Amino acid sequence: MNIESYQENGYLRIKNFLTDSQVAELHKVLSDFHQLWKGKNPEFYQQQAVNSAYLTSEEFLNSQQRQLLFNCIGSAKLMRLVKHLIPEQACFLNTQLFFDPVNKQQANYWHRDPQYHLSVEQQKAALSALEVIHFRLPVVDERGIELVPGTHKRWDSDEELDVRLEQNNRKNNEALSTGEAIELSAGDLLIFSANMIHRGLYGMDRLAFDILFCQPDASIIEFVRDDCLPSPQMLLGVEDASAFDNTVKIKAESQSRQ
Ligand SMILES: O=C(O)CCC(=O)C(=O)O
Repeated sequence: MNIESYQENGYLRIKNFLTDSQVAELHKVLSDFHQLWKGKNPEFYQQQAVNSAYLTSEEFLNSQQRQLLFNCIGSAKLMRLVKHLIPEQACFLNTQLFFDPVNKQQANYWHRDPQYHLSVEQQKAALSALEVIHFRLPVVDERGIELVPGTHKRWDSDEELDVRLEQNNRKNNEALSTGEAIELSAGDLLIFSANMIHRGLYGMDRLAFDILFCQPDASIIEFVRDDCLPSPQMLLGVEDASAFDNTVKIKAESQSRQ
């Protein structure tokens, strides 16, 4: 993998990462999850949602479907990349499913993931601290993501900050001169840093599975829900279970300190 390119730009697209049959299998499980999730969250879906999360829990999927997701997350091919980018004890954090808003006029929004729980000063500090990385697997062709290369390591320009935080009469859906659109086809893999400035590009009825991995930091790992982790029995079927093992270990250590 071109690790230098990720380190410089904060993202990496790998074309045709999954085979057609892997895409088809994943698509089926994600569609089943999405149908059930929409049934349980009708208002949120109708009004504003663009993503759901916790796909690996037992709430909507049976054990065979969950196993397929765990096998995908812990595949040797994916984990090899994860370990390149997070060499020390990479941990499984969560999964998300991205789809289009019901309202076709709903605008997307530039953001850095941590801005919803960190102050501006903490967001700055996070650029040199914690790594959370999205591994996005679209199962249908989509317009992809627009991102600002390099912003996983650098702070916003004045223009970027005004738009992202809606300051000085700017809106967070305005075009940024530094934005770069990364189009994705079904089966591609997009790796990108959660810290970087980005926004989803809606349209084409997208359906994309995001797997989040992070460094072994107890302050993040404590949010991992136990019901989203595989049972010991399920782990036996996973090629490289290390990210799940690391999460379980960090969680247990932090609980024993409390
Ligand atoms: O695809 C989207 O709608 C936004 C993606 C995003 O914000 C994220 O994955 O953190």
